[in-house]
Amino acid sequence: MKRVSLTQYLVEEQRLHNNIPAELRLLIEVVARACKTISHSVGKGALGEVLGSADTENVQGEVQKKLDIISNEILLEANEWGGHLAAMASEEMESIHPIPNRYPKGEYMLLFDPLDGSSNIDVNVSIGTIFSVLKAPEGMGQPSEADFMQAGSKQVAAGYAVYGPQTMLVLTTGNGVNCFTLDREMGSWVLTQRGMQIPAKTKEFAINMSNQRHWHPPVQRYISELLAGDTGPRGTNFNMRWIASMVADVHRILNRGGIFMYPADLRDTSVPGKLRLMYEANPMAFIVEQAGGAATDGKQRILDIQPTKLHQRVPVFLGSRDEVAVVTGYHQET
Ligand code: AHM
Ligand code: MG
Repeated sequence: MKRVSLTQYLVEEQRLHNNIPAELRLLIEVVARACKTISHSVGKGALGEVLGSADTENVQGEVQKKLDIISNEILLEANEWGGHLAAMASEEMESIHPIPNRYPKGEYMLLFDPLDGSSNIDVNVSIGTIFSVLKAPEGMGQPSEADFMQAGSKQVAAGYAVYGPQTMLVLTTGNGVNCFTLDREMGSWVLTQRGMQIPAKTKEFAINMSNQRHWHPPVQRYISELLAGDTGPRGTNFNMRWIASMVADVHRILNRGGIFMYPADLRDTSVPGKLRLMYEANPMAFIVEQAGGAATDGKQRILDIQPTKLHQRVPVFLGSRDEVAVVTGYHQET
């Protein structure tokens, strides 16, 4: 097999589509390098003394794990000095992180969830890093949160790394979705899947069933119809998977189809779901759409949502487009 490295892929992609200028290539390579470092820490586990809680809380009131903080630091440090960014934002930081004045500034802005799937960190189940890249608005001075308030359709790149049995990087720059596998001995990313496509139809769904009693009627209806199997209105049996790491659930869906859901529910109607729009839902929605799937908040395309807050939450329905259409249709009827 002729090996295509991440760098070669990015250079060739730029020649073909003229959509990865040198600064963006540097950005993607720096993020990918940071993910290698995170992968190394994750892989050490107890031997690296990186497991367990850090006994601090993030802005969302969630207890941070040591690896949440370590991964955040790795991404910040890696991306500060290169001159490709104006600012960063992260799930683990309350406010945006402008590039310090001692470094040159670039025209991109990077958002990330440094380590997604926190409940799986200490139990050796797949976790990941999710990232989204925006362009700084024209003529931007000192970056502010308002500069980040751009719809997901404005993303110029998005991706995730999944730290599983293999470490993989899945990337889109708006021309399809490609997957790279980390060659641990060589320390390099090798292109292993080109043009990933999510089948339109599926018989597999992913949702945290323990929240069933709190769901809104459209979600109740949709899931009860799936559970009714071949004697129910759908006339077919559906299988369920729930890893509780969005990266791992989305990665399965990119490979064999499925629908992933994290709806809002009745527990606290002021909180629209669990997942965050800017650095979880938007990058995943971009990737999923680029692979031929769909992503909505139940009512509208996630990528069309105009954000109002950095840490805003959003209901998420994404994956195989025929199933996303069914559950979105049930919401639109009500
Ligand atoms: P996190 O960013 O704190 O890890 O939370 C996001 C994760 C997703 O990866 C996953 O889909 C979801 O939370 C699981 O939630 P639950 O524990 O309610 O099943
Ligand atoms: Mg997360």
